[in-house]
Amino acid sequence: MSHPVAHEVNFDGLIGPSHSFGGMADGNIASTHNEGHVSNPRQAALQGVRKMRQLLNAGLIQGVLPPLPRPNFDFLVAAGFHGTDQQIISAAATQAPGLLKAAYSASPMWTANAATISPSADTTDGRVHITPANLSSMLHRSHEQSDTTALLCSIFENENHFAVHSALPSHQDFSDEGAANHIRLCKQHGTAGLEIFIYGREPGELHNHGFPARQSRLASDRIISAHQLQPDRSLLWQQSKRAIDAGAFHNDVVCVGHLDTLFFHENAFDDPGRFLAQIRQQSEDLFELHTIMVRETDVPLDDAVKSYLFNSQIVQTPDRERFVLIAPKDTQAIETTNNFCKELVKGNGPIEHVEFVDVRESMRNGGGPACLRLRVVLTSAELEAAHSGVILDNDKLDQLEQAITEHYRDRVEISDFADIAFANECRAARESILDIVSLGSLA
Ligand code: SUG
Repeated sequence: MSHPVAHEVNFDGLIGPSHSFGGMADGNIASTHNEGHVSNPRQAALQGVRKMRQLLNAGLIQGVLPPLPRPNFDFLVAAGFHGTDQQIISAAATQAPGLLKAAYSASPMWTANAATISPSADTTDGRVHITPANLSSMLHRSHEQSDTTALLCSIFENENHFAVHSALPSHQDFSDEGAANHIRLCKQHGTAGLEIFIYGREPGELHNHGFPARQSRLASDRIISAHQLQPDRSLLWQQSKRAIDAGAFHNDVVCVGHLDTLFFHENAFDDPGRFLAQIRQQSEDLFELHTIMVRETDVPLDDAVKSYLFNSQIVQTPDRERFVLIAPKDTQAIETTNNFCKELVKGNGPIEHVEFVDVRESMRNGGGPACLRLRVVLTSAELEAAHSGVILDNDKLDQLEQAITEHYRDRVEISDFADIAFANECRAARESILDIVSLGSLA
């Protein structure tokens, strides 16, 4: 059967001007460890833009999602603060500094948590289905969903091609962290794939062990239904408790899939042998599975979490037959992961080359290259129907760099949040970015 050609478009989150180290993400070791350190939003955002440019210049289609409004005054007003912006900020700074910190959270940069996406090749109605994540397990991320939904509705407005759902109900039983716990395997982007949903806990169970398990099984199950996926082409599987307790608060810290290839740590999943057998059984008519399973003896789970080896992007550039692994620079600094990367490209396996990228500022909050991007598989007609302002070229990247250099500080501490001048700067920065991507109506 013929099928339309489709492309994987990476939508990276542009790191916002309030990027900081709030220590707000329980179970995320880097976030806890770096709490209170001085951040450099300008450098953070420029690092992110450099990664986007690298992928664009490698021949891939690259998109961007602008930062959300910060501080989030709607969140502060909902939390009982009132008056002018200045009064709201002063009152929050003195009465509830933790809420003010949450209102400034730059965590929307990690767009792998923005939504779950099912390409049109997988859905019964032939549309791309999009469910914004409710992120209800962490306070500082729980208020992303309404602005994320508005943003995704603006970009994927055309209802003939796209179905943007509401986020799932905001309750811990429905706790959903988006694409970070979703793997789609397929032969080609445009052919039907197997969508795998990795959950951390059953509804009703908050902690299943030490660190919180963020994704609930019920949330994943409801997304399968909303996205009209075929039961035989979707699979729910549990993340191993051991991985969560080692700091893999999302599955994409220990696993990444691309086309027919699954790259993962042997301790990523509950009962990995049965998991792989199940994938093989369900994918028989769809693709031939290739696996790269990394042994604990080669890369201990702790090194995997420290280095974020698995939070790499696997991409296929037009000039190569096999894949490129876009890995965080930090994997070079750790002996086991550095050695692993050297060995990986020696054989004739699916990955031919490793490219290291510096996203250090994001990494210090537990966000690697793969956290910074939301993958959206689009046919040419769907790409045409999406808002073109967010699809990048070098000129737009230059403009973004200029706006960052002009508006972002190179030093931010949590105490800066109490200053209305900083809030105004954040607003001005966002407005200039929205102009560049022609989304001024969201200002
Ligand atoms: O939700 N860090 C984010 C990192 C998200 C990484 N995303 C993926 N794995 N896909 C989180 O834990 C830290 C913010 C702070 O503490 O200031 C934070 O939210």
